[in-house]
Amino acid sequence: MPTLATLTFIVHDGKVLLIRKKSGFGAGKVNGIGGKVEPGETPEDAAGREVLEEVGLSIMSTDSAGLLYFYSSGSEPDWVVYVFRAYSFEGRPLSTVEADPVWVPLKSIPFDEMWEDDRHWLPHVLAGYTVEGHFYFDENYSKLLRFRLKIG
Ligand code: 6U4
Ligand code: NA
Ligand code: NA
Repeated sequence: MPTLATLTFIVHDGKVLLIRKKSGFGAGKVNGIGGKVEPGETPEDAAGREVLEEVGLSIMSTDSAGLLYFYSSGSEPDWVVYVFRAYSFEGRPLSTVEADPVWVPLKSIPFDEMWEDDRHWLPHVLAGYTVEGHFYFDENYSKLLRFRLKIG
């Protein structure tokens, strides 16, 4: 069974809030805020909880921005990731044991420090589109081999 997870992109004042992850899958990389969906949670609940846990912000509402499927071998994805956008929040982003927050201008997303798939789908999400992406990696998730992307 795939692991269900979330990624949330908080957009404010021409910038997006990204994190440098300190723990979990993809530690060391810059990414959106997120983590695994827990039993009994909706993906939207999980998105809000992860934002609070990772950077200490409360988000008011989210906008669904699509689904990503990550594969490393075989025909079943390892990860199914629900992507959200959020435009309003309470609080100021804090560093936590899980992540350091960084506000990044929408024009200068640090794709070289992110997962290899992000450059393909994140610009569309930030432009307001909905995406469905299937990304096939090598065995240890060190290289993106091929992908399919639908932009809605
Ligand atoms: P634990 O330690 O279990 O509490 P948790 O924060 O729940 O960690 P984590 O950080 O392991 O979960 O979740 C993985 C995160 O990485 C999710 O937000 C989904 C994201 N992710 C996984 N593969 C990705 C990929 N190829 N590209 C991407 N994000 C990916 O941009
Ligand atoms: Na987390
Ligand atoms: Na978690």
